[in-house]
Amino acid sequence: MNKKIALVTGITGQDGAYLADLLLSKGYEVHGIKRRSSLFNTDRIDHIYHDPHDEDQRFVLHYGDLSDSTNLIRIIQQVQPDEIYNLGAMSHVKVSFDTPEYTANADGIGTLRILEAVRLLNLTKKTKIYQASTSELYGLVQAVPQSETTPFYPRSPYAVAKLYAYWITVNYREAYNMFACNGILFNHESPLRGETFVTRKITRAVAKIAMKLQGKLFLGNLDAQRDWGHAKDYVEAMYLILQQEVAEDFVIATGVTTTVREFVRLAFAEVGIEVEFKGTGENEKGFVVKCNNPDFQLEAGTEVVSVDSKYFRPTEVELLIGDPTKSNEKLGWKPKYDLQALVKEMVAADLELFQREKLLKDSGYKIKNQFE
Ligand code: NDP
Ligand code: GDR
Repeated sequence: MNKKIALVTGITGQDGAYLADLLLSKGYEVHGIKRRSSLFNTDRIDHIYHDPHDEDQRFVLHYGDLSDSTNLIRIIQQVQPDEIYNLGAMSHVKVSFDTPEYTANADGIGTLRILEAVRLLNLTKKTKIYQASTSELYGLVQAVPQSETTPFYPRSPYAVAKLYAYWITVNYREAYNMFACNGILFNHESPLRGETFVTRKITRAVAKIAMKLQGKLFLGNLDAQRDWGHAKDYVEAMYLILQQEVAEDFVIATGVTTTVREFVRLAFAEVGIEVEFKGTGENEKGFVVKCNNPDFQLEAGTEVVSVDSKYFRPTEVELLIGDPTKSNEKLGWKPKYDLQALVKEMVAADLELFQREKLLKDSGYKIKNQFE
């Protein structure tokens, strides 16, 4: 049998990196679209990137952008993919309030450009399309747990753009009989998670605070509840969705929800630091109760978390908890990671990352701080 060819937009992102690993392990030829950047932006996929002069090219990168139709048409025509995974997006909910028009263009119309390119190139029978839809579509709580039939009520320019992408995918499936599916994925994290999403911001800060490279962690809404899974599990679901006989949409979630506050506690507990919260709203703070790890000497009473209202969103999504019954039953998908294992892996990775920084600091080098 000929090997399958996949094209992945957003290959340089968290999910793109895990998905590329998975598809290569299954024998696929993987093509990815990366954006031109003034700095190298391939950190997450450098381990699978080969020198383009090498013979065996099972992993190929193309320059491109979801805002550029002709570029997408040219790449799809050249690659002739069996499967397209559209993961590229301006994916930060808070930032979408600052860049609403760009977000609509990349996340909303970008999806249309992919679907249209496949249609115009007469690839509708050959090419299957996965659209990275999101639990942010549910927004203001209508019912919980959220399933494939729960009504949407998006609460950010990002979610509204993704709502367009969701429905245009459904419309092209129905209008042109295309194999186009939405994976409605709830939050998924990993050591590769972008540094400004809340889980990674927390695990990085925990490692740095424990090593005395940072004093305090500033956060926004600690009451928000999210259904957090591991990205490695979730890219398997993406793959499975495109291997079905019939094109359908699926919710991918763990079914367990946790507050941001509890995630903070769990992450500090991983390094042996007990934290308790006092106060409410903008005045809430987190303090060290006890440090059980002799490597990290933090005194009881040290303030390690503080709320900063600049991280509040104009409209918030308070509660997400997914119902993965359909994906459990039809895809046979079940996550291997629970929250505890996810937090453990993320904190361990960030401890290792900042060990090097600590060595440099202890040797007298100046460390550049990055706060978000
Ligand atoms: P990331 O933010 O880590 O990655 C986004 C990717 O999209 C990056 O490769 C980025 O490139 C690329 N990108 C951004 N804008 C454009 C553009 N205009 N044209 C082409 N590529 C672009 O996101 P994740 O990997 O976490 O998420 C993958 C997808 O899944 C996204 O669409 C996201 O909205 C969606 N999603 C994510 C969930 C999650 O919890 N992670 C849950 C549900 C949905 P660069 O590296 O250059 O910035
Ligand atoms: P989310 O993820 O908006 O759910 O979107 P994020 O981690 O940014 O926020 C989760 C919740 O934490 C609260 N929060 C903070 N968030 C950030 N980023 N920084 C903070 O300091 C902070 N303090 C509290 C937020 O208000 C929110 O309630 C992610 C993205 O990956 C989307 O692309 C994806 O579609 C959804 O998950 C599912």
